[in-house]
Amino acid sequence: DAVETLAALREKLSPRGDLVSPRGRELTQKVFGKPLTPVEVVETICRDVQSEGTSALLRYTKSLDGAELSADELRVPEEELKAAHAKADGNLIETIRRIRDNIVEFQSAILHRDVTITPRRGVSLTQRYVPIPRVGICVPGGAAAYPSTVMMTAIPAQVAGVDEIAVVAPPTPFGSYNTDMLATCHELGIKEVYRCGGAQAVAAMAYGCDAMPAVDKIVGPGNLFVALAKKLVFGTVDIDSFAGPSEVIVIADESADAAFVASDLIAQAEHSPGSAILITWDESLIAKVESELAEQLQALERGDLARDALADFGALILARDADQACELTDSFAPEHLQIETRNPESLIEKIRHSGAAFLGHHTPVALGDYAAGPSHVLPTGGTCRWAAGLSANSFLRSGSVTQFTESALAEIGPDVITVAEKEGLTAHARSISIRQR
Ligand code: HSO
Ligand code: ZN
Repeated sequence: DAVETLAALREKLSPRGDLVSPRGRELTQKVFGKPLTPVEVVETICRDVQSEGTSALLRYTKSLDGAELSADELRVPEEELKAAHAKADGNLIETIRRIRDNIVEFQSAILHRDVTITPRRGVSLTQRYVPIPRVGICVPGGAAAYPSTVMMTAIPAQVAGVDEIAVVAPPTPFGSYNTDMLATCHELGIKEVYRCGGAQAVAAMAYGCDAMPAVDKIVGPGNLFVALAKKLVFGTVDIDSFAGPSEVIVIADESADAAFVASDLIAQAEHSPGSAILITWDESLIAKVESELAEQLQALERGDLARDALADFGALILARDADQACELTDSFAPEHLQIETRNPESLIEKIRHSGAAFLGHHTPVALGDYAAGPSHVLPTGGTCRWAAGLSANSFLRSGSVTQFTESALAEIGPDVITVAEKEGLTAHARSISIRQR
């Protein structure tokens, strides 16, 4: 039934770092001399990069990504960024500028502002927000190029006031050799782009090496190895989240257009792996969406990839009613939620857990992926129960600022002394009493 189907999908979508796949066995045997699990691979890479620095980074870039680079070739030269920008489609550059305006407008509006209260005369308490100084952004480069990910990570960081942004992308045609991605970096004023990816790039950013100064926070999507490496270096640096395959739940009723719904499911599956789930209480919609899926997949460029992803990670679920659809959605806690019903506003009220929600018949997820304003870097795998999507606020750190006058201290001082003496910390108590004459 529906509950079991969703639970099984949730399980299947959870990244497993403890299993050796047949392909992993072969590759790790070749590179490491023995079969390793993804966790062991990442531990080995991070340890080597931490102790050996640039030479280990270059070694793994060669053995895992097949690119033989020298230390000087790791960073993309500024002339190359400029040239990529000069060569880029003029329409792409204008589009990036318009999208940047959208992202800046939204991210600036939601940016935390310092809060000060004066609970008593002579007392000032502030929560202030300061930008994180230096941030590293992972841009994927395996199955597709992602200029959009550069925008959806770097622009929020810039809005927050981050001083330095470094981008890493694997040395592939879809990664740091992709001229659209490089042109996007240049358009956004990003000067530091490195040709490396995977766990080795994450380790280099976390620990720093001659070729790459350490960062304070690492954000952005990536494959399992990137995700595991980010988890491992957390504590040395901050990270945004642990990201797995992309997911969408579409809730639809009889007012939905089956062709629209199918296009949304396929768009998510196109990420391959991507999970796409329809939940409806209108039985006839399921049949209509099924035939639309078949028709649309046939006509698509990446139709085969999407078809496989739908077979592996897709589901068309018949719920009893709208309430059950909301309950099922909440328990799955999807990265993306699309509500294509007559009254999406009333349904979203009943759903607490979704990374990002898109309401109505004219708000596909792709709109948020590329242009709306909120970042497309979102919590997957059910982690939106406790994690937020990336935003300008992810690049701020909060701290408190406290100030008391002499008479305000005199008022609260005895309370401090009482607790300090109970803890046996008499020096603490004395630092109060010494001020009270
Ligand atoms: N849906 C992806 C983001 C993306 N889509 C980038 C297209 N390009 C994860 O939220
Ligand atoms: Zn997408």
